[in-house]
Amino acid sequence: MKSATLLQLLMLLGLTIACNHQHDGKEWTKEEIDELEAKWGYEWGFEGIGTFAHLNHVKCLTEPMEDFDIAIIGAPFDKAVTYRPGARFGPRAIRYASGRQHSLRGFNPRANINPYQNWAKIIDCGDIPITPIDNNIAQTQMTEALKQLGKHKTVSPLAPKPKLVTLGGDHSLTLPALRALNEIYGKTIQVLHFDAHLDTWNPNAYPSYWGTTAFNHGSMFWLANQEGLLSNSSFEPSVHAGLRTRLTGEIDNNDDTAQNWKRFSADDIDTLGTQGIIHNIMEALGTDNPVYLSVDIDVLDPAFAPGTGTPEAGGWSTREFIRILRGIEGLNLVGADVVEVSPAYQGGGEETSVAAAQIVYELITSMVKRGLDNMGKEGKSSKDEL
Ligand SMILES: [Mn+2]
Repeated sequence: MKSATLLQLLMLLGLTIACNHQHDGKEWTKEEIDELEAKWGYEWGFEGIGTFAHLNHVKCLTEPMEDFDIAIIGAPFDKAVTYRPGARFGPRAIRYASGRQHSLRGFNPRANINPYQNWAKIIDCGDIPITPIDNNIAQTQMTEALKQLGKHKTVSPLAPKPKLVTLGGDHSLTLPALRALNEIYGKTIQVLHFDAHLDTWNPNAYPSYWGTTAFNHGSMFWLANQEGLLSNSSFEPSVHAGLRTRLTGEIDNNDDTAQNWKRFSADDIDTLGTQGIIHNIMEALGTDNPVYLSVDIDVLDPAFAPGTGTPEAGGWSTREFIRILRGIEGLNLVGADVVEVSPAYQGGGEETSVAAAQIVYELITSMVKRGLDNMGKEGKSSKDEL
């Protein structure tokens, strides 16, 4: 019986090889496949298996030959939070809320492009498998995954290196992201950080009788500074915007300044307006240096984004924040994250994840537009671009 089974298997294998492009003896032409695509390829906003903006899904971590220019990657991890847990469900919620983003109607009027139908190959790489049990293993997994993904080849010469947009997860993931960028670019990076909180806190500022855990969602920039991942030149500061949290005292701001950060508060929008905030950010970061952009969704007021781990009253509206993001499209973004979306605390209308999905869309738009703008600049090739 065994040999009969083996024979059957061999026959089946032979058949499979012989019928590579056939099925039931029929050869499918490219035109016929194209027709099927036209007939059945579309997904309405509420359809599909839930990738970001209906993008093609590839498990890039197990497909090292997959080339891309921009990729979405989820980091469903929330074991480094200090208040409400639940951000491990953020990537799923943001993808779900991105359902009405589609390449067919993805034109962004503010930038005059459809980022999903332009030069960049954009895919959804799925999630990094991160253990919810051991934070040391978790940070190693995130670091290694982001290093590996950042070394994939690109498709377009407009993108010398691939750009990752990571969906959190809690904010601790920014540390693995900065470690990966530091290795990939071989230099320090400036950060633009939208958040209600500083996140440069010395871990000893937390109750520490029983020991300290430096890897947490309020100390990752302190650790990044300790590890020398951020530029320490006063000409290349990192920038916080949207700050409004309570502090230990002025010492927190002094520590933050010593770590080479500039601060813009949520209140600044009342005196400066969105244009003033944009101007100050661009003046601090410029358009040439590589910048990593990290968006903690709690930069928005809890009225607009209650689905988050550490809400603080008195933040920006979704419209104000998106206006600011649109205004800083000239930055040289080398990667970005949108973190701390914790969908259990959002309303049935998904306002928090809808805002997060729009933020991702605006960032992708800016990355694609930047590639086009560089192409148009005389004497500047993509090789000059980090
Ligand atoms: Mn944060």
